[in-house]
Amino acid sequence: MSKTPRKLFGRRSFLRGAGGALALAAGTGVAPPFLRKLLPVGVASAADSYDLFFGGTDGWMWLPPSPPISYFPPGPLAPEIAGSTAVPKDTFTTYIFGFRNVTGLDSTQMAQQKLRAQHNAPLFWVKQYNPPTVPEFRLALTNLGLGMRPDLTDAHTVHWHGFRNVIPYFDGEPTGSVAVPVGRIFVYVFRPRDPGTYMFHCHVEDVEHVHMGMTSLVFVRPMQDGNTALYPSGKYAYNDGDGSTGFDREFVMFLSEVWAEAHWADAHIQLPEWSDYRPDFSLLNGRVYPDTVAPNAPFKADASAVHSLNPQTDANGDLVAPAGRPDLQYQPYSALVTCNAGERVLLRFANLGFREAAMTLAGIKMKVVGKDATPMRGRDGTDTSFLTSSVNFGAGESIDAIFTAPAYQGPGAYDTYVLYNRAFKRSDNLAGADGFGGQRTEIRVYPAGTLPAQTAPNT
Ligand SMILES: [Cu+2]
Repeated sequence: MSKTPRKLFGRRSFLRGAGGALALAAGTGVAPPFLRKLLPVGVASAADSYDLFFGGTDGWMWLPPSPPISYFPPGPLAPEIAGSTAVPKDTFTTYIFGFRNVTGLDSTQMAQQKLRAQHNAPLFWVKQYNPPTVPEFRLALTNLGLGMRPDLTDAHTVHWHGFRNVIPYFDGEPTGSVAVPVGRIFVYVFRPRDPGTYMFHCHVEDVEHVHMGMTSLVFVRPMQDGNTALYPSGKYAYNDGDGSTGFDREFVMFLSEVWAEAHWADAHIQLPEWSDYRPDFSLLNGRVYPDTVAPNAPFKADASAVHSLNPQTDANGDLVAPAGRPDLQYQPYSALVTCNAGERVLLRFANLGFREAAMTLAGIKMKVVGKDATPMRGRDGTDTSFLTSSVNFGAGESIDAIFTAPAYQGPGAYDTYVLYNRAFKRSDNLAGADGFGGQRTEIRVYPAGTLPAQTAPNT
């Protein structure tokens, strides 16, 4: 939808004007520090005042190629990027737009991540703003360009959906704030005051850029964290004051969709007709079952790990694939839940597909403690949390739900419970046609004390 002359001569010329004005202002030395961050990519690695650094680009991912449907797999285009990887031709089936976490890469490595997007986009989290202990959070964004579509010079942004900005400057909605043209850098500054689960996405041509994959989950940890008097782990979903949202482990469940025809069209320089939207795949954390229970990619343990699950990278800066799964190189996040009997487990659901979801946990009741980054409390403080085996939420909505892992039954190493979208077509994707997987994963409950304490979400 981004290719009409009207938009080319509207938004883009505005951005050129705005970018020129900002660069000029930065050059005068009187601009606030964030304006001075509009730096060329070549000096990006010298800029250090950010917590995370994302790059927007395009790429390819893997989805099951059977049963056959129109526009899938995408024909001879995908192998064009397989040249630098050790995986067979046609491994990657689906063209995407997306982000990569380029924190710590040098400028040469960073430039090589064009056409190396991941799906979903990098997950990240921040602490509640509490100066001077917890300062503002700074997210740098650069635009690496689209490798498959050099004809498209789309800008990108990060829009933190549901974040209460006082001013629109860092909102990422491109007509009300700024967007990042190819080769430029912008640093978003956030003061996260409301704990809970959110999502973010690029807001440029947002139907297209969201659907193509420029989206993921972000959450805010409450100031109450570290208080072991209310709950032994000292980990909480909210500033509850009573330990009711305390948990031992947390797992992100990010819902998205892929309409194969639209992805095929973008790869083949065709214009998707978004009003015909008819998604073929329903994804959890960027994968379809049974890939949802395949391992995570190996994650870095450097400074970037404080705020994100950042996959390890090779000498070129490219992603290291999950063990034994080269086809999941650009889908680094597992949705497998593992826990010990008796532990409290927080599930952070967010949905940036375009359809409603009904996620059911068979055999275990979940307690909904938060909705759209708001704790379940009435205006007088009344506890409005509730128990359910199924949570319903639409596009752009989030749910925080905690379950207590039931007693271990045996006889296997763990007990398995199933978490799935009860709109069965979306946990099977095409009703009656086996092989597509979908929004389905497993909860594995081990005997008490088996697993060590969790050190990062989804691990
Ligand atoms: Cu974008």
